[in-house]
Amino acid sequence: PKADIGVTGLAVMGSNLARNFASKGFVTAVHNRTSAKVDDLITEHGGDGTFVPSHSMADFVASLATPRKVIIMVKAGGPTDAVIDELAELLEPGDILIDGGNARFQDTQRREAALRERQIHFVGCGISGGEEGALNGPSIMPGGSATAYESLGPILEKISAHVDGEPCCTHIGADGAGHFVKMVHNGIEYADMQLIAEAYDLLRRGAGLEPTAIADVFADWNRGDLDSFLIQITAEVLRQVDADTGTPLVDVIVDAAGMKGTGTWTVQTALDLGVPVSGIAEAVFARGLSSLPEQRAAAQQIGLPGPSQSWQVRDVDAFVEDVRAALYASKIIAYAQGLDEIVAGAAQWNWDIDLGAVARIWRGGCIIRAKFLNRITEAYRDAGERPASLLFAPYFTEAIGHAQDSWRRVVAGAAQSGIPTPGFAAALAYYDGLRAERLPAALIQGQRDYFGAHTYRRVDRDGVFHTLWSGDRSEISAEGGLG
Ligand code: NBP
Repeated sequence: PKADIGVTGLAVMGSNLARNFASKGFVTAVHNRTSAKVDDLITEHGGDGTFVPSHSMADFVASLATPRKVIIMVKAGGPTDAVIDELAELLEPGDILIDGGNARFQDTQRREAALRERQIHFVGCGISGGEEGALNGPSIMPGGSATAYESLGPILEKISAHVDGEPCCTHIGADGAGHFVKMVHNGIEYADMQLIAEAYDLLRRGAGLEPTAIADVFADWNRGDLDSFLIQITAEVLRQVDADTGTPLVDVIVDAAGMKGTGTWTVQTALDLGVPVSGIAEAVFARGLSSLPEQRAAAQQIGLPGPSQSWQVRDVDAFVEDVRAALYASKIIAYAQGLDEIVAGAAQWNWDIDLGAVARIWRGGCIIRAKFLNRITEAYRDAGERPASLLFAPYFTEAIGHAQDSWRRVVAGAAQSGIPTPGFAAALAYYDGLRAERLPAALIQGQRDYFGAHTYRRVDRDGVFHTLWSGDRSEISAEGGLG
C-alpha cells in the first residue's frame, strides 16, 4: 500500500516519531540521508507497525499516497533547508511538507512563503516532549494553512499525547505560528525550571534542608496546585545519589546550565515586540551567569562581600509554605508574560491563536505539562472576552492575592540574606509594576524631554508638549513635532 505519512531524518526524534505513527496504524514511509539508519529502524522496530523503507528520496516520495505528507526531522537550520530543497523538486502541488524540527519561526515564515508559490503546503510544526514524547505522544503545535490541517490534523492528533480524552494537538495558526508558540513554550520552560531551582536553593540555603528532604517537599507540592512534570522530575533528581561518591548527585554536577537557544529566541522576539517577559529573560540570564566560570572564580577569589547575616528560619513548615506560594505566584507571572508574547506575535503576524487551546495542548506530552494549565484553559474559555492578561482571570487574581504575602517575605528575605532569586524577584517587580496606579515612567518622560526634546503628554489635557529646558522653562505645545 501507499504510505499515509513519511518521515525523513531518522535520528532519535524522527525514528521515534515514525514508530509512533506506525504503532497507531498509519502506513509509515521512512527515509534518512545515511540509509543504514533506515535499515536499523526496520531491523529493530519493524514490528511496531507497517513501514515502507526507502533508500532514495525519489523512492520515498513515490511511496506516499497523495496528497503526500512528509515530515522532516533533521537538524534545524541549513540541513532543513537542504532537505526542503530536495523534496520540493519531487513533490507536487497540494502536497504537505512538515518541518518537525526546532526551527526559528522566521525561517518557517520564509520557507512557507517560498513553497506556497509552488503550491506546496508547508507546515512548521513545533513538537515538544523530547524522545519519550516523540515515541509515546508529544504535544504538537502545527502552523501552516487550515487546508493542510484538514488532512494532516487527524493524523497528528492521533499520535499526540491525550489528556482527558483530548489530543494535545491543535492548529495554532498560519505560516510560522506553530514554531512561534513552540518557541514561547520553551521560554516558559526556562522560567519554570529557574523558579524551581530558586525554590530549591531557598530550601537548602535558607532553611538548611538536605536534598532528600527537599525531594520530599517537591513530591508533596506535586500533589497540589504545582502538580507538574518538572516538579516531579525535580524530586527524582534531588533523590538521586551519586554511585561514586555516595553524595547527592546534584552536588557533583557542575553548576553551569547549558542552553540550545530557544529561550534566547523567546526573549529576543519579545524585545522586538516590546513585550516585558522579565521572568523568562531572567531565566535565560541566570543560565548565562552560571556559565561564566572565569568571573565566578574571580568573585570567589576576591571575595565579593555579602550580607552580614544568613537567614534565620525558625518555623521550617511556614517557610516551606512561603516558598511554595512564591513559586506558584512567580510561575503564574511567567505564564502570563509568555501568553502576552503570543498575543503580541499573533497581532504582529496576523495569526488567529486561541490561548485556551494552546494551554490545553500543553497539558500533556510536553516538558511544561502541568495540572495548572487546566486553569489557563478555563480562564480563556469562561471569559467571553479575552482578559487582557492571564492575571485578570478571577482564578489567577485570587491565587496571586493569596500568595503575595508569602511571595514578598521570600523575595525580601532572599535579598537580605544574599540568596539570588532573579526569577521570583523579577516576577514580583512585574506584578507590582502592573498594578501600580502611577509609575515613575513620568519622570523618565521628563528626562527624555530634557535631554532629547522627546516631548510628553499630560494627564489633564490632550496634546503633545515640550518644556523649554534650556530657555525660560515654559511649556509649549509640540503637536506635529518640534520643527
Ligand atoms: P539531529 O538534530 O541530531 O539531526 C540528525 C538528523 O539530521 C539525521 O537524520 C541526519 O542524517 C540529518 N541530517 C543532517 Br545532521 N544534515 C543533513 C543534510 N544536509 N541532509 C539530510 N539530512 C541531514 O536529530 P534529532 O536530535 O533527532 O532532532 C531532529 C529535530 O528535532 C531537530 O530539529 C531538533 O532540534 C528537534 N528536536 C526536538 C526535540 C524536542 O523535544 N522537540 C528534541 C530533540 C530534537 P544522517 O543520519 O545522514 O547524518
